[in-house]
Amino acid sequence: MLKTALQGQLEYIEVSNSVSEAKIALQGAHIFHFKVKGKKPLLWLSDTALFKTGKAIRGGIPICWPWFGAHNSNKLLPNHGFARTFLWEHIETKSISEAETKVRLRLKSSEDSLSLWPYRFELTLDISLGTELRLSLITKNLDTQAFSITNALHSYLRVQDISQTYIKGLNNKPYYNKVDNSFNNIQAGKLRFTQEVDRVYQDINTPLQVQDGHGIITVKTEGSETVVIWNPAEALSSKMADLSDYQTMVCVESANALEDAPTIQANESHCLTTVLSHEEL
Ligand code: TA6
Repeated sequence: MLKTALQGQLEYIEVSNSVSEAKIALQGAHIFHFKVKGKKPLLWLSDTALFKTGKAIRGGIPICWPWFGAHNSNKLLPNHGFARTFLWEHIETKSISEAETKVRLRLKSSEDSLSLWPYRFELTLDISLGTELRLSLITKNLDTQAFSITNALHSYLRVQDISQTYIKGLNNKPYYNKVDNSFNNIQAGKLRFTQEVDRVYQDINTPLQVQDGHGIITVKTEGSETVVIWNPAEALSSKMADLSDYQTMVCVESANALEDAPTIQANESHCLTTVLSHEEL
């Protein structure tokens, strides 16, 4: 029998091996804690995060699916889709070696999902926990017709101080700036954080590095060339009940967004992967 614990209203599983430990909520297949033993936690979790049924946890890695951000035609539908607030099924936790554990969770289309999005699907999240954290989100089309998705592994990364943090690997990359709704911007040099940043970067095909003066977090993406970067800064975070401590977080999200919206034929699959690792200086 699956052993779970409870945080607030949410059931979660705890995984530990010789090198790392994690906590994964069944709602949203949401990993909200990951730490390599002897190091600080890699994922950020808001001090005021709510663990409530039907509400995404503010921190860790929420899964945005089958659409990223607002729905493109119906603003009444939930932001970032429904996968992050639905209850997933735990399929297995498997020890690959002393230092690597695999966890698989699954979400299948249901009456509830069909009322929000009219396609049959099977969504699988494979999590590999070792000295790095690897998440693969596999969308399988079980419908009779093709569908398109946008999605994201919306990773909240922990940093010491956002004002001292920068991201390398974006130089010359085009981006959409959600803050002023402008397209075709080009990044010049490293990205630093002096105000709200909410950007969809394109053509990303090499790993990004988040440096905060105390460590380097490396983010690798497979299955997309889009990375979303978000920090709400003071003005926006002060309006959010579950995000007060914006100074210690940055989201670096492996994503398919904007025109990077894969079409998946009936019986075919698409896989989006993010791999996170960190080195303390
Ligand atoms: O990924 C960035 C973003 O889309 C931002 O625009 C911001 O709103 C954030 O996600 C959080 O969204 P949420 O629905 O979790 O409050």
